[in-house]
Amino acid sequence: MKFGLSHGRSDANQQGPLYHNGLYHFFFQYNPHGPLWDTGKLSWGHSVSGDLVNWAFLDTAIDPTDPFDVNGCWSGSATVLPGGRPAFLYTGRDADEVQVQNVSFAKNPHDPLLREWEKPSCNPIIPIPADVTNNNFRDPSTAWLGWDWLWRMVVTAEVDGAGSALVYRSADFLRWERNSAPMHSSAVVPVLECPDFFPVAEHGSDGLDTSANGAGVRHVLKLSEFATHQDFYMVGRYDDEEDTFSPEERDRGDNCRRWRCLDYGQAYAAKSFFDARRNRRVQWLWVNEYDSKADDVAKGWAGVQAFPRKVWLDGDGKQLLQWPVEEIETLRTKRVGLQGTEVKAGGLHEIVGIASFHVYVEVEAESFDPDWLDPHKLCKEKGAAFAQGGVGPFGLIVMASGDLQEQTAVFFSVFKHHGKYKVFMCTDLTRSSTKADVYKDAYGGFVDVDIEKDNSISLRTLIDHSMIESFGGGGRACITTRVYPEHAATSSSHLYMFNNGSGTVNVSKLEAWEMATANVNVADADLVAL
Ligand code: DQQ
Repeated sequence: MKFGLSHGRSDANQQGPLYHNGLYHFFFQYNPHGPLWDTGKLSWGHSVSGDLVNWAFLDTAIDPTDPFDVNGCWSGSATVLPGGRPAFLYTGRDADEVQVQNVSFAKNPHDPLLREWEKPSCNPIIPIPADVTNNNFRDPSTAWLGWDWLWRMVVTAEVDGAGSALVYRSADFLRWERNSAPMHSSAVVPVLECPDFFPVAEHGSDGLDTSANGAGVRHVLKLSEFATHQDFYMVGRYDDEEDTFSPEERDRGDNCRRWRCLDYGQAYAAKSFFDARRNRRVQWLWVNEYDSKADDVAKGWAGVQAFPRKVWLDGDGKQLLQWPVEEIETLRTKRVGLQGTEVKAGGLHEIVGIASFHVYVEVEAESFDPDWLDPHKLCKEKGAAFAQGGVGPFGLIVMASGDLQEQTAVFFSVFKHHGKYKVFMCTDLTRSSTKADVYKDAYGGFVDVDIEKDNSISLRTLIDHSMIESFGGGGRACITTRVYPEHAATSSSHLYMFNNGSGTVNVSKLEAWEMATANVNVADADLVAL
């Protein structure tokens, strides 16, 4: 989903997504001067929607115009203060290009479009601390109120070389004091970005206001890890007396690269907000470009958002489930469906009847013969050539040219490892495009599901021109990637089910919808009228 196409756009990692007075606001890193990210010229672009699907691009919300942000208004968050006044906490690069934290307030909280924002002269509210190294001090989170009615927020910093999540407290949202102990710190991972800290209900899928805490509430600490360009998270318990966070999975340690991965693909810098209209937590994820800068200049923009996802806690109390918000279903048009289709070993089954460049596919595959998973049995039958001894790979081939010279496979493989079945999910971009200057890799991870209990695997894939977003195991594993197939510019793409495993896979149900195009140029007046 592209925003703000009027001038082209850039590093669109999101800022302060917000639901306020009946409208959804989306703020993003925006370079009004050109299609590429430019450190020193970044503003906060601003788009507004009534349904998270169709958007109006407004003017920028804040621009690099003051000594405390003249070299860029970098990432931050939005918080609605008591009485309903939205406020930004954000990183500014000051006149010396030092990263400092600033505040900005909606000038007129009653303006449904929140068009005007003002910055108090007391900025920066938090100068860079003396123990921060390499100027890594940025991306303050949405703030939350503790038991003592003091605000808290978390900001990432490299403190004496250790990647840290620092907590600051404030009574008036202007003067902030740093807690003596960080919420998180690891000397193994020096540079962290875009922290998110939010409550999730222990049971059910409803969202919670960011200040919720107490019985039946767990918290999630999400960190964007600079070196791997991936988002990791940990579920845990938050004590708002001490502002301490106790991880649920201590065995994963302090190195966040060993925490759970929010998206195994190219999505980064996720940011969530509480949607009070639908009582859910909604998460945005930015996906950068993986084609050439020349292509970005030619198309006039760079960077997109994954479709907004509802996020909640799985019954295991350790992992999150992510799923496109249900409003996506308003874009469904033509539908094709299959029931009980067998895809034999080596089989390729085309899904016809829909234009497959903008498709939403749900596939359920089931009834695995556990014997297939017996590596010894398989090797005996298939000889040593069949080394992997698993079920699959099977799944979808999407955005494929007619000759299959270009194709992207989204698939599962099931293995038996130390007596446990492991489900691996992958998006293989290595043949996604015949263009030379496109980055093509394969991305994947394990889907934490009990396949013996469920005896089925589900896959949901959204295909939107250059975006492929896949959700395995009901949203337990997500892989979001970009593709730039050459054929797509001149001919239609093809969609297949495939099975390169050793046994027949029974696809109990497949549904695919052709999707309409969202409107990213809604008239302001139509929004205000909502
Ligand atoms: N991009 C922003 C930073 C943030 C990074 C600058 C994440 O604030 O840490 O555009 O991609």
